Amino acid sequence: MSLRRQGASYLAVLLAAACGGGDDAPPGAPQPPPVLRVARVFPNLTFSQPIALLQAPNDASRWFVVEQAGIVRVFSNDPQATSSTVFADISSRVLAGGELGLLGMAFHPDFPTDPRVFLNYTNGDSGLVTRISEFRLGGSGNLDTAPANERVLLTINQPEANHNGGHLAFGPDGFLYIGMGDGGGANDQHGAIGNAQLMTTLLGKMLRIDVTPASGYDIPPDNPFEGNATCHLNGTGTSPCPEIYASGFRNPWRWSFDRETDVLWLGDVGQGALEEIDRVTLRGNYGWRCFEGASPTGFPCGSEAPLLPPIAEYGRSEGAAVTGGYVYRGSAIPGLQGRYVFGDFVSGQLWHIAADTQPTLRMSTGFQSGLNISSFAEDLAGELYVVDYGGGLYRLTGN
Ligand SMILES: [Ca+2]
Repeated sequence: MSLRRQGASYLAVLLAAACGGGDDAPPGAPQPPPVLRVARVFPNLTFSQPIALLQAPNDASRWFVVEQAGIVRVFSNDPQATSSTVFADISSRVLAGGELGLLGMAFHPDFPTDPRVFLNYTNGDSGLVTRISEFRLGGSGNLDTAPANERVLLTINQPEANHNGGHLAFGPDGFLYIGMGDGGGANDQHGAIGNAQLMTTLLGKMLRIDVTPASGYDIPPDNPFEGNATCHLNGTGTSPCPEIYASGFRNPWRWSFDRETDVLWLGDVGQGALEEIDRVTLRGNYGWRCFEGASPTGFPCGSEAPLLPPIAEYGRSEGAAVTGGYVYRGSAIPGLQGRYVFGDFVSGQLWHIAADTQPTLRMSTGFQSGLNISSFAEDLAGELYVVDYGGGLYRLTGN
């Protein structure tokens, strides 16, 4: 009941904002949350199935676009930019299509002093796997992608072609986080309790590793299963995998750290009914496959309790595949400050919610962007962007 009431009041606020209701607020009163819009940026540039957009640390002069087929393009941060160049091309070793491909990229936080860049991609040379690999900047100013110079950190067997997660990013703690899906198929039908609840597999987990060593990686000392043998060879172990940070995910598709509070926000794509947003904490278990959103599925799930409910969820009338976004920390949309923005890949709807939302908020109709939202992006100033899978880049604006 309280969920419905929250949803209704949120819609009322949106409608009030849309109708100019904020004009009646007394001076100094908090402004209602803004109605969001998107505006095309870099209109001369169109990309092929872009799935990520990012800037290098402390460098606002360029943008990097990750294309699913295995190419990373770079272009000047100039509104009238007319061309991009290839920063990396690993398309010959990427198996792409559907949910497969080059799915994520992360610069080392000290880049380019530390010249390492990390890529997350699927390969089918000898069975389907996810690879988390380290590359280095080459003398050309682009990534050295020679196979001999690729350092594979993790190889994770993929039982089915879908649910590969794909995002990777450095956290405020300096460790590399990697989001993994449940392996694929429907309802996580892998073994007795599914992969997402099984701690001897990296599938269905948020991973966290320390890439400081010159070879391999270290396990952060407070990871839940620190001390166990690593699962880097194929994604499984005989004891719980020490790379695990949090568990119970179906297919985390985009997540980010709030640059002000360090909180990790994640969008987890649902099965047939509910898309969800989670605030992820160390050792947290977010419920799949026993829960889809806040609803029990009836599938047996092991004993890794307690299972944590989502922060927000929405059903099939609003969308079909959530794309996690960012907590807004920019300045161009004052009323959005501190609110978490996310959207749906299929329906194109966009929402924003308070960072302290609880209990689970059921989302009603949001703003219709008209885009296939494959990813959000945040520039160095905290402004947010939307990547349209159809090829265009957009900036989030207020009303
Ligand atoms: Ca969940």
